[in-house]
Amino acid sequence: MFTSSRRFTSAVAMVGLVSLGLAACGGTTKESVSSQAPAAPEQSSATANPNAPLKEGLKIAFLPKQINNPYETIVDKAGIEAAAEYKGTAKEVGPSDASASSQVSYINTLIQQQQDAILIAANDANAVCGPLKQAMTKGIKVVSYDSDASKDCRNLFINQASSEEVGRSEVKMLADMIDHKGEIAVLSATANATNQNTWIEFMKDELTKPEYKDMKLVKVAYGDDDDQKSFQETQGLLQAYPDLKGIIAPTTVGIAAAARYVSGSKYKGKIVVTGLGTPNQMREFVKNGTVEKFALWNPKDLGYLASYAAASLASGQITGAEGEKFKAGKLGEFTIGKDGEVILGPPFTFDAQNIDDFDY
Ligand code: RAM
Repeated sequence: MFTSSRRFTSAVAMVGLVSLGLAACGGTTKESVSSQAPAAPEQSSATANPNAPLKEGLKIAFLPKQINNPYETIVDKAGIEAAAEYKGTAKEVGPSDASASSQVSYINTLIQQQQDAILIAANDANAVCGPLKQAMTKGIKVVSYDSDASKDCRNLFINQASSEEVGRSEVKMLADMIDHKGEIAVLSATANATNQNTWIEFMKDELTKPEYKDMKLVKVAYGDDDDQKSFQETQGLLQAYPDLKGIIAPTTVGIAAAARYVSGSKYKGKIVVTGLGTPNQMREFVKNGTVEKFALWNPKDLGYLASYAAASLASGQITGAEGEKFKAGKLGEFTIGKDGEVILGPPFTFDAQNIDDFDY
């Protein structure tokens, strides 16, 4: 999947990361969720049949954080295309803003439509939990991808990369570019986003290490994965913190907006912008020298893997239990880890040398 560069990923061991990542999510506890649960989710009693063929005619639906985010569009399109390979029908539905409760009514509609599986990039681990539990009790498989829902409210979480690896690597990458010195800020997505919040917890933990003693995180700002708001938040950070040396935007919307602001301002060349971006959105800012390097995984692979995971669940091949294996078409075999987490693979670092090799 990510063949040409491992330098972004090599420093951090993968062992034990999954549990740390989930512990850092915050969010709904097992107890608080189960007290609202109408019945035990179906997965607890089901038995996996690894030899079951993928069922034909499965109906699955992708519910992204928001539909007008280019990243989510790439992920879901690939997932929808994957469904054609196993002769299923897939679609994308969702809100135009990434707010906490925006996905609830969509889940209710998908339940009424008797989808076989709902795939969700949760805007809030808790706000979607009740309706997702409802779906599970009706036999609908629930797969979170990109941004997890509370683990009692889904069968599987398809994580794009180890959360710990993403968080720590972002700090390392920025530190390298500012000689491990100075004030830094994070420009995040929404305040409730499970994925960004988990990464930020690992960033903060990484910053406690001695090698970062001269770096200080002064602010976490939220652009809500809205281009204009992210642009304005960048401007606000640079005005409020005149000594700021770098910004990490662990969101494709945020990093593109931050780079656009810096690119057209007096801060170009003085402030380091990095984070997670798509090569197509970031190309111009890498070429004009605003951004030296940033990271991401392959969003197409994420959608493709999530789609196959949903089909495998809905076909009874897997139940979501740790250690179960399933085949994700051309991506090969994956094993379910602790707490129903499946990791796509390591992230990849993009820079001026390699960015033209990618088109997404
Ligand atoms: C944005 C979204 C998404 C995240 C990427 C990196 O598109 O916040 O959830 O995974 O950035």
